[in-house]
Amino acid sequence: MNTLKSLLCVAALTWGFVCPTLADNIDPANDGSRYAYGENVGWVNFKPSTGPGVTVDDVSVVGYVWGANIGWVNLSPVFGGVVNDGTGMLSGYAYGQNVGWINFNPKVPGDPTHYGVTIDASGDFDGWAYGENIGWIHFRSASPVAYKVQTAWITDCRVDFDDLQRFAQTWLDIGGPGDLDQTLNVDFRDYSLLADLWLRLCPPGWPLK
Ligand SMILES: [Ca+2]
Repeated sequence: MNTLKSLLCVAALTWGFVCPTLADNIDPANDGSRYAYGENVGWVNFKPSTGPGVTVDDVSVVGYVWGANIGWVNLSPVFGGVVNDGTGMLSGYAYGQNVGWINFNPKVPGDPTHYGVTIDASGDFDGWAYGENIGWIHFRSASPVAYKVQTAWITDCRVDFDDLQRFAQTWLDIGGPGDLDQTLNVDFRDYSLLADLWLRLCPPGWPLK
């Protein structure tokens, strides 16, 4: 598919058309799953019709997004950049010349809620990014208007038999990856934590991956 896109791009350049986006993996079904929204900034397009597009991989999110009210935002500036921990938990900072830094894993002091941007097992983004100059940007809503950003990148990290096998190999170890509650022993309390997460997406920094 990317090869086809490259060929189209070369053809488009040859004939003087606008080059289509390259190698991005946003909105794979082409059903409009490419928009985040902020009250102060309006719609932010993760698959604009020009530019390099946006690509999610196991470690990062790179490329440029476009907002009619805010211009281009670089997801992978030289300093900073949006990071993927491999389980779809994003963090790090994007940068837009007109809007400054945008935090993909913002914290609210004293509030343990995870507001940051995530990607689930279907490739759907969710959560919030925050910029001091522009406020909150939301990645998914059901109402009053449904919108989301979807990628073809899918987290394959689920807590299942592979994790159980690795956990069993650490049984009664002093610390290590099986020591999920970090009490310096691997025991039934750790097993209970594993069981609670069974078949769910790996939490951030999951040590048994
Ligand atoms: Ca433990």
